Amino acid sequence: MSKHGKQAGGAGDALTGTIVAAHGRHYLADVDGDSVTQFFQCVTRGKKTNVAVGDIVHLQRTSANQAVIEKIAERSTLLYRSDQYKSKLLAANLTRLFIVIATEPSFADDLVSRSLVACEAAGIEAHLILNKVDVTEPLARARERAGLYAGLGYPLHEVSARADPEGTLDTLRPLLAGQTSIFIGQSGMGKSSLINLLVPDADIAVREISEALDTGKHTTTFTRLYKLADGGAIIDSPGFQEFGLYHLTEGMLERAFVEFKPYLGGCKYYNCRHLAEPQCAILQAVADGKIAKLRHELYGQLLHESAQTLY
Ligand SMILES: Nc1nc2c(ncn2[C@@H]2O[C@H](COP(=O)(O)OP(=O)(O)OP(=O)(O)O)[C@@H](O)[C@H]2O)c(=O)[nH]1
Ligand SMILES: [Mg+2]
Ligand SMILES: [Zn+2]
Repeated sequence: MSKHGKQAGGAGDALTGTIVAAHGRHYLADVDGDSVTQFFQCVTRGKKTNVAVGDIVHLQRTSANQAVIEKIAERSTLLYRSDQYKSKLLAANLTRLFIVIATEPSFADDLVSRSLVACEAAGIEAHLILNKVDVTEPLARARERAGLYAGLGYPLHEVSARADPEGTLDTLRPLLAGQTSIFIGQSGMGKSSLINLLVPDADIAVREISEALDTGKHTTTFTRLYKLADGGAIIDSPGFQEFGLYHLTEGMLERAFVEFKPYLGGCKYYNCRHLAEPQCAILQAVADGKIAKLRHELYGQLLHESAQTLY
């Protein structure tokens, strides 16, 4: 049997593809054929929903454009969020993640930090994109707030998808080439606008995927992957309003705050939780202004959440 999809193939063929969209238990896989890319509508066996956009999957063809997912190839990374009850896969095999923020609407520090923590825990390189720098009135404040993250070592890129599309492409293209990246962030920050610049036929692809998955054609309700002409792929994702990290353990949390690193191991108690313990190196660094209070407070909140999981 052919490893990659042959156009002439029929039911029963084994194929390898990349999951490019997920909607409930319905998935769309992109199978590289000998000459063309072909989309297959896929389902899992049984009630499994453990497939993520970006997954490399082994498929068993059931008709001209339908297949069953037989196996998910080993993942290099897996990004997910979780609440008290369950976790939700966001994307697999990412090498880089871009948190898209904007001058307006105003962005939430809580969500930026949660995204960064998820990235650190998953071993994915995180960057920030400050979009809409053409909106000058809130620009200085947005820059200042984004500076907190740049100061932690996360690269910060300023763009304007609307007012400077060429400059935006010049900034982003080299960062995306050869990587599997995702744009995440709150609604309205400009993720899809950036994707539309980078992937000229994204609108058409969205429509095709929407039709194939039988969802509304105009809403941005599911995560989707586009191949880039320069190699690599970019994933657009729906805006989020919360980012639960209930799945992270205490040990993972303290390591996911990059600015804690120089101080870990410096506390009096080896099992210090850095909340109220005496002679805590982290609390001292907060008091000295070396660690932002904002970030330490979120750390405390996440510790609290990690103790609440019910699964
Ligand atoms: N002024 C200005 N507006 C922009 C810019 N980029 C995007 N917008 C506008 O911001 C709005 C939201 O853009 P989208 O690209 O849909 O935002 P999104 O992050 O994909 O939002 P969700 O899909 O809801 O998560 C649209 O009206 C865009 O036209 C920019 O650089 N400057
Ligand atoms: Mg969008
Ligand atoms: Zn401590």
